[in-house]
Formats: sequence, C-alpha cells, structure tokens
Amino acid sequence: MPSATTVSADDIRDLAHQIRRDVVRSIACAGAGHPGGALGGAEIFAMLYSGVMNHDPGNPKNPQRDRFVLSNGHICAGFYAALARSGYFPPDELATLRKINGHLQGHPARAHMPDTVETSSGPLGQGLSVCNGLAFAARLDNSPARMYCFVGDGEMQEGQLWEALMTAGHHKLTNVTLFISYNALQIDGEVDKVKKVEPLADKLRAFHWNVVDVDGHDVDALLAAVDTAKQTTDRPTAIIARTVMGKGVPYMEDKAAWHGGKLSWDQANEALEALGPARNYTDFAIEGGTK
Ligand SMILES: Cc1ncc(C[n+]2csc(CCOP(=O)(O)OP(=O)(O)O)c2C)c(N)n1
Repeated sequence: MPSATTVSADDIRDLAHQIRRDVVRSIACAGAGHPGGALGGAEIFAMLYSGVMNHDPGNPKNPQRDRFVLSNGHICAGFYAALARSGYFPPDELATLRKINGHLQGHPARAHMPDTVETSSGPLGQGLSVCNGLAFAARLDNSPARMYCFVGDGEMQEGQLWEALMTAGHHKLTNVTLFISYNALQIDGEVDKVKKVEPLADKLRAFHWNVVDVDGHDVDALLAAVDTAKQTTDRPTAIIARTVMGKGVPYMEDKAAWHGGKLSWDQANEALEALGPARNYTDFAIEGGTK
C-alpha cells in the first residue's frame, strides 16, 4: 500500500504526467469528454492515490480505507487514470471510456464500479454531503479513515455544497478534507461572471473551516497542505488548489471551451506531443491503433 513516506514527490509528478497522457488518449478514444478539469486535477489525483490515501486495490472494501469522492464527476477521466495506474483495473481498459455498458461511464457510476467508486456523481454539489456521512460513520466506529472530496470552483455555486460545508464545520469533521480545483473557469466561462464565489476563503472560514491556499500543480505544496489538514484537530480543512484548466496542453490552457467537448485524434496527438512522451509508465493499448 503506497504511503507518503514511500512515494517521492518526483514519483507523484511522474504519475501526474501519465494521468495527463491517459486523459488525452482516453477522451480521444471516446471522441468526447471533459479534458480541461481532468488535466488540471492531475497532481491532486496522483498525490491522493500514490502518496496520501490509505487504500489497497487488493482489499478495496477495507472498512478503514480512506475514501475519495469525486463530486465534480465530469472530470472522471483523471480519476479513472489514477485508479488504473494504482492497480484497480488494467490500464488498457481506459480505452473504453464512455462506452455503453462499460465500467468507465462519462460520469462515475457506482453501479458499474462498486469496488472503486464510493458514490455516483455528475449532478454537482453532492459529494461533500456524502463525505460528511462517511466521516460521521468513521467517528462512530473510531476509525482512522479520512475522507477526501474533490470539487470545482464553479461547483461552489451549488447550494447543497454550502449546507454540507456548514455541517462539517459545525460538527468539526476533522477527518474531511476538501480540494477545490480553482481554475476560475466553468462550463459557461469565467466563474466570476457566471456567479461570484468570492471571497471564497473568507466564506469558508466563516463556516468554521481551516483554509489553505496552494498552487494546485505544486506537489510539495499539496503534500504540505494535506499534512496541515491532518494536523488540524478542531475543524475540517479546505484546500483551495489554484489549477489551470487544460494544464500541460498549450491550446487548452485557461480556455473554458475545453471544459468539455469533442477531441479528435489530430488534436489529441498535438496535445500528447506537447505533454511529452510516457516516462515511467507505458501508454495503454488501443485496439486497432489510433484513428
Ligand atoms: C446540479 C448541476 N447543475 C449543473 C450541472 C452542469 N454542469 C456541468 S459541469 C458545470 C460547471 C462546473 O464548473 P467547475 O466546477 O468549475 O468545473 P470545471 O469547468 O473547472 O471542470 C456545470 C454547471 C451539473 N452537472 N449539475
């Protein structure tokens, strides 16, 4: 079982790199998807699955496992890549993203992946409520399990999320850590123009959360933020992770148009060239090659 003490920041960066390649290739196989947020979350996925979470693909139902809830389910291509690269299923399955009746639906579906998806997601705003429930249960069981929830900054516009924030803060759910991927963009453009979420850190603090603000692509800073969360004993921690939509692919970076949509193989190949070749991992196989 990987842990923060056995996995180096460089290992996490290598995994993030492969997650980006997997995101681009799997979405190209599917023909469409949500590359922008998935590329932006690569370091967070890599860090959680290879360095931070107590989890074991050989024993996925261990009651004491840490839980990950991808509340912004649309960026699941990054989540699926992290799962595959940590041993939950063969990476070659990533080529089946969004296929009818496949495991890897366009948004995480627990019915299709009962061992690896803690809860289905897609309708935004619900994941933290699920984490709170898991956190209360762990508290009752005296379990050391920690809950990690991933949301987007546009998702912060959902009302249910604020109710859940209030609950976690009020009940001092210190075993909950919330990652907010703050890329300032969402499906319809700039978050600030669609519906302001600022001043976000002040609002979270007012709801009795500890707030850490970091560069979401800086693995050392992310690891330090998680450490702060673990050491905070009187409130849950929100990590505002400053990310770049489409990170690593110049034509996608900082463009809301890449929140979601079609990705051709020509576009994918340009993206893969910009990302650079696979390093410590092998790209998954694609039956019949690329189109
Ligand atoms: C309850 C709900 N309302 C609306 C949507 C449609 N929707 C999908 S993604 C999205 C924007 C999310 O923005 P953000 O969380 O910033 O994600 P990013 O664009 O960074 O991937 C919206 C409004 C939804 N999935 N669920």
